[in-house]
Amino acid sequence: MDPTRRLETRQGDITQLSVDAIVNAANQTLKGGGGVDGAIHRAAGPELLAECRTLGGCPTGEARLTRGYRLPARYVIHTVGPVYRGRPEDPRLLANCYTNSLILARDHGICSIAFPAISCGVYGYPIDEACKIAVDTCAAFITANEAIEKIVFMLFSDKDLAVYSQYLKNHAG
Ligand code: AR6
Repeated sequence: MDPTRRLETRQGDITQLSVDAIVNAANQTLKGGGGVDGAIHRAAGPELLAECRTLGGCPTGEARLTRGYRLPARYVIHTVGPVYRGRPEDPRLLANCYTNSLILARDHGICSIAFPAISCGVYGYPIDEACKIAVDTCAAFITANEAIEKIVFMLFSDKDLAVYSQYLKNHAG
């Protein structure tokens, strides 16, 4: 089956999604913050921060798994995107966020997972470039991993949704 059929775009608040795992665009401390990170911590409750504090942080491009507590999602996968500076390593670091999150998902029997637009808020990654990296990396991973049934790209704004939907359409041919 065309792997892009297992990729879908949606618009709204990722904390509301009933999937096995949602991904958090965190910072290296894993102690919470603004944007989607703040929203996830608010919705999950203080137990999430307590578990995050036991993890000892997370380097850029890596990922860590916690329970979802009060969220509909069973797990949260926390990853740290690069702060965009136009450096040659930025695309690789952003791709690593997607791959390492999906490796954790696969290794925990997670079949459905939702990603926000990692690094595209406070961290300043241009949405068009980030979208290609996200879709291409996820498509490559699910092609090789049949156990991942669904990847949702959960976009907050109309513009971000349009960018992803257009790219996914072209990618699927
Ligand atoms: N659901 C889905 N997407 C959301 C939500 C939500 N509830 N809220 C925001 N977004 P950002 P970053 C979108 O800034 O750029 C935090 O303080 C948002 O519109 O949350 O990776 C961390 O602690 C944007 O498109 O993450 C770090 O310090 C996307 O999520 C830093 O921000 C990512 O924006 C990480 O920055």
